[in-house]
Amino acid sequence: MRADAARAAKPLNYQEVYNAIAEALDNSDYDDGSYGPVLVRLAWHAAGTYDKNTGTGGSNGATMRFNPESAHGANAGLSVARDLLEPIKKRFPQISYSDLWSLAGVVAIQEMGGPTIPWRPGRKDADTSAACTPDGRLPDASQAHDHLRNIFYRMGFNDQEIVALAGAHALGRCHTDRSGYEGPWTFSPTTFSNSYFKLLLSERWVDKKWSGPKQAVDKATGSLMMLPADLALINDRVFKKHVAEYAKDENKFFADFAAAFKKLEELGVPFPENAPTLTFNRAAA
Ligand code: HIF
Repeated sequence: MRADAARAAKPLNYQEVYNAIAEALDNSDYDDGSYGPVLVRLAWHAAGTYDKNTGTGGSNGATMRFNPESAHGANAGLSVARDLLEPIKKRFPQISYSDLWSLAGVVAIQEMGGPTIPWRPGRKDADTSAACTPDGRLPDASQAHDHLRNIFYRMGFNDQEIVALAGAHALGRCHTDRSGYEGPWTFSPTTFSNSYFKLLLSERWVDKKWSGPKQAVDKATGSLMMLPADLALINDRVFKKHVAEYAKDENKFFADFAAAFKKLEELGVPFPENAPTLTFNRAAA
C-alpha cells in the first residue's frame, strides 16, 4: 500500500510507461506475433470519433471503456487491446486511460519500425458513459471515396492526410469474428512500411470468392486483402496521386504519417497550456 502511494506521488516518467507497453507487445501465440496492430487500432478508434463542428469525440475521455461505445460494431475485438493495457494502468496509476491508449499507439508504431511520433500528455478520462459518441462516426469499410471524405473531413483532415494515415493498414489483419473481413493487407503485418501503397498499385485486386462481405484478394497469391474502402484510394484520381507518391518515397510517407497521426491523437484534446511535447526512444531490444 505504502509503496503504491509513494509511486503515485512520483512524477510520471513517460519513457518508463513507453517501455512497459513495448515489453507487452510480443506474443508468439497471438495473430502474427504482436499486439502492436490492435493497439494502433485502439488508439485510432478512440480518436477517430472526433467531430470538429460540435467539438465532441476524440481521444480525450477514453469513452470506449463504457457501453454503448465499447459495443459499437466498429470497435469489435478492441477489448483485447484494452485488457492488455490494464496491468500497465495498474503499474502507473497516474496516467489516464486516454493518455495510455494514445501513447500505446505511438509505442506500437515506433516499435514496429515506424517513424518517431511526438506526443503530449494531458487527456482526462470521462467518469460516465454520458460522453460516449453516437455509433457511426468511424468509417464503414464497405464504402468508397465519398464516405471516406465525409468521415475524415468531419475530423478536419484533407485528402493527402487521409492517404498518409491509410498507410497504417500495412499493419495487422482483418478477423472474421471482429469485422467479418479476413486477412492481412501486406506480407509483413508487424512491420511499419510503405508496402500497403506499393501493393495497392502493383497487385491485381480481384473479388474474394466466399460467402462473407465483399472484399478483394491479390490475384497472384490470394493471401492478401483490400477492403472496398482501401480500393477507393486507387479509384479516385486525387487519392491515387498520393498513393503513388508514398509508394515511391517511404521517407515522405513516414514524415507525413507522423504528422497526421499526431494530429489524429490530439483532435479535440484540451491540453494544459504548459503540456510538453515528448518524443520517445525505442525500447532496448
Ligand atoms: Fe483500419 N481497419 N480502417 N485503420 N485498422 C481494420 C483493422 C485495422 C478501416 C477498417 C478496418 C484506419 C482506417 C480504416 C488499423 C489502423 C487504421 C479492420 C479489421 C477494418 C475493417 C478489424 C478486424 O477485423 O480485426 C477503414 C474502413 C478505414 C478508413 C480507410 C487508419 C488508417 C489506415 C486511420 C488506421 O490507422 C489497424 C492497425 C488494423 C489492424 C488491427 C489488428 O487487429 O490487426
